[in-house]
Amino acid sequence: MLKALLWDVDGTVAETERDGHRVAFNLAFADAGLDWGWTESAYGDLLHVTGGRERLLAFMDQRHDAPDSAAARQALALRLHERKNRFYAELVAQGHLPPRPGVVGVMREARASGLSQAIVTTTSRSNVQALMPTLLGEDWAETFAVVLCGEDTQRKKPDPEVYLLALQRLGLPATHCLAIEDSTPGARAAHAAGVPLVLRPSVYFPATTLPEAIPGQLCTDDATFRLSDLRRWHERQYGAVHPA
Ligand code: XBP
Ligand code: MG
Repeated sequence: MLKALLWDVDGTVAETERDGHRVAFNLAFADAGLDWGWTESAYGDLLHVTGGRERLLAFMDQRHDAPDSAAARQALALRLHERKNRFYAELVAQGHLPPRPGVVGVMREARASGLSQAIVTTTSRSNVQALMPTLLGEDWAETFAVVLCGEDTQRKKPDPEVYLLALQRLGLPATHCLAIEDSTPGARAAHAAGVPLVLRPSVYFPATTLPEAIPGQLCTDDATFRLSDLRRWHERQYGAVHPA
């Protein structure tokens, strides 16, 4: 029986990567006097490294104009990442990150019908705290039994750590939950934790690029992303087997 929805944030609840983090990183680069810029298409390639600070470090490894020592690169990544997250909150406040179709409706309906919900993301807590009130209002946190962010784990997606922690905190077996994810690393993390997977492909992870190797996943679009459809699919795949 379906007991909980586990929500990814970036790319899943809004197009935060293209319109939020990427733009905010570019503002942080300019603010620091750096001649670096991430185009929409270049950022898609950078997304194979999850975690904004980790992404910056991977980028600097390829640059001749990045600081020489690892310590100096770490310090610069930390500074740019903090600045980026402040610009991200400003972009959210300016209304640049509307929710994707259906997301708010599913969250509200799930809450009204007594389903547990969790945020299961690799993004920083401050980004979640900036974005979620724009979807659900100032009391957004009451919708979620558990909120797990980048700071809460040792290893980011595609590692399953954040999903395993969410299951532990919710006290639920994986098959009683649904993970809602937009990306390959996110899908791999949920699958490795044994959580049934609903894919909501995003601009950087269109359906054709998402892993086919994950058995039993449900791929949704704007028209089919409805709680009744998610429930029906979960019941068919993981519900009790009734005698014919
Ligand atoms: C999200 C990420 C994050 C965001 C930026 O992955 O990889 O790094 O790009 O967030 P997912 P921070 O959607 O799978 O959670 O800069 O706060 O890390
Ligand atoms: Mg995502």
